[in-house]
Amino acid sequence: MRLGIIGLPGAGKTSIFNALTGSDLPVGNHLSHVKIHTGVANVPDPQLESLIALYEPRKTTYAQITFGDVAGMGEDGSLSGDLVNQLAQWDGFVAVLRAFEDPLTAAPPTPEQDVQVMEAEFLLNDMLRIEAHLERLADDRQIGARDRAELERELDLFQRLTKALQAERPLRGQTLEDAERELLQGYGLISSKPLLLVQNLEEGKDPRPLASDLPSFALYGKLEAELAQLPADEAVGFRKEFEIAEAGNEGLMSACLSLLGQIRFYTVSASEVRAWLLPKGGTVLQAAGTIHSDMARGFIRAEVIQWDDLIQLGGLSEARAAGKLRVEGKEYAPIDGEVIHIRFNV
Ligand SMILES: Nc1nc2c(ncn2[C@@H]2O[C@H](COP(=O)(O)OP(=O)(O)OP(=O)(O)O)[C@@H](O)[C@H]2O)c(=O)[nH]1
Ligand SMILES: [Mg+2]
Repeated sequence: MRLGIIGLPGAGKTSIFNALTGSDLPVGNHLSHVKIHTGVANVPDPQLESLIALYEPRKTTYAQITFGDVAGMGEDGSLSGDLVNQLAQWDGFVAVLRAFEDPLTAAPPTPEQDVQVMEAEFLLNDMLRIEAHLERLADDRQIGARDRAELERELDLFQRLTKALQAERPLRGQTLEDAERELLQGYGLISSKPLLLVQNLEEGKDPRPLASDLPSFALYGKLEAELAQLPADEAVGFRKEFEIAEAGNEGLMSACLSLLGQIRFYTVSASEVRAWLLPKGGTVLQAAGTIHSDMARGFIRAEVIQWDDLIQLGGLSEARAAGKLRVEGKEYAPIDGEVIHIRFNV
């Protein structure tokens, strides 16, 4: 999964990108041209670590999210065509809101207003793109260039979207059929993508309430970026000393997982213990296909157990012997935290 970190210039995008990915990109540039850095972050996972401690495998693999530090919004939130084309490539966005005093401009933070500015730009962009497409469809209809029924369905869809945007409703709230969702890919409709608000706080300050129904999170971006550069045990020591209860980057990462509607499942063996992502509601057959296409092709059944039950029982063979492994067919929808063993035959 890929999440783009966006925000007004100087909001702290690069700081938060560094905090999440452990990178050390320079901060404080106030860039307003399009520039994207990509980095991969392991999803912090104490459950996986317990499974690793039990199995002592040769290899361990965390679930991963790819983050992009996407600079290039104007001071007023404006989006160039080039930036929109870049934004269209991501599965969703983390919008960083400056909630600290800006040392460069001394402007007071206005996180609430910044959300509105960004959302308005997203809506405007989508409106322009949809209008342009509706015009093309009208032309096609006139010259009879396309299959009539298909054209009418598409017109109907785009008119529905226009109505939502006119009512200032972002397209992410729109219920769409899979085929419609697929059709819309490639139109650069950015208000259709999930959006998480992140208040980037002055150290020691509390988050402000935001009048928005979007999911939100708050953290000390600068501090988290600095801690991400320390060896893990030193960072833990520092947090204890300064009574920073939980690692902000870990909380942010779980907020990202739920934003993307992903759950985690695990596979365990002496050679590898691994965490995987699966869209919530996805089937165990889909999970098998994520591991290896052969497993989906030759799927027979899945053996399933919650991670903590597995640890209590001491391993898959012990759980099987105790009759504690559930057997599930391909339609089963795994829940978060399950260890899954696929039986397959190719
Ligand atoms: N006090 C404080 N300063 C911060 C925080 N986050 C970032 N800064 C500072 O604000 C400035 C801008 O931070 P960046 O992370 O570069 O912001 P950005 O959004 O990437 O900026 P551009 O890429 O130029 O748009 C830097 O000087 C940071 O050190 C924070 O949480 N608190
Ligand atoms: Mg930056």
